[in-house]
Amino acid sequence: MDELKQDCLFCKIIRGEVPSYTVFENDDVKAFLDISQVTKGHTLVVPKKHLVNFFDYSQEDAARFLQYIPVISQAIKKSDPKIKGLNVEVNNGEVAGQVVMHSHIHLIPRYSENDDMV
Ligand code: DGP
Repeated sequence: MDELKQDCLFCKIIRGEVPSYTVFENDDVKAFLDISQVTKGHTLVVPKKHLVNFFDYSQEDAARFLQYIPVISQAIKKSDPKIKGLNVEVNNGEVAGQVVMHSHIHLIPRYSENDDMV
């Protein structure tokens, strides 16, 4: 918890001060449902260290946090046989569409080629 920032929204979610629906959690990361679901099960994976985005990562940060992306992806796919694929998306910086300035990886389940809306 000493790696978190007081006034950051995702740090507050990690501390449990803002409610979220947890999909996966361990000492290093928390994965929770995105508040505005692109498709059903749209999940954000967030490091339990306040890193702004990939420009902020050391090699150690990358090894520590990104190792969980495949296993969480597999768990999401397993949770629903209707899930046929999954988009892994990251917005790094405001000009790239990043709104929340705490690093997060979007995992967006795909049910068909045309399921852009929930
Ligand atoms: P990005 O544009 O990559 O920074 O995406 C930020 C995402 O965070 C966006 O898809 C909506 C989500 N989000 C924003 N506020 C909250 C919140 O309070 N709770 C949850 N679960 N998700 C949030």
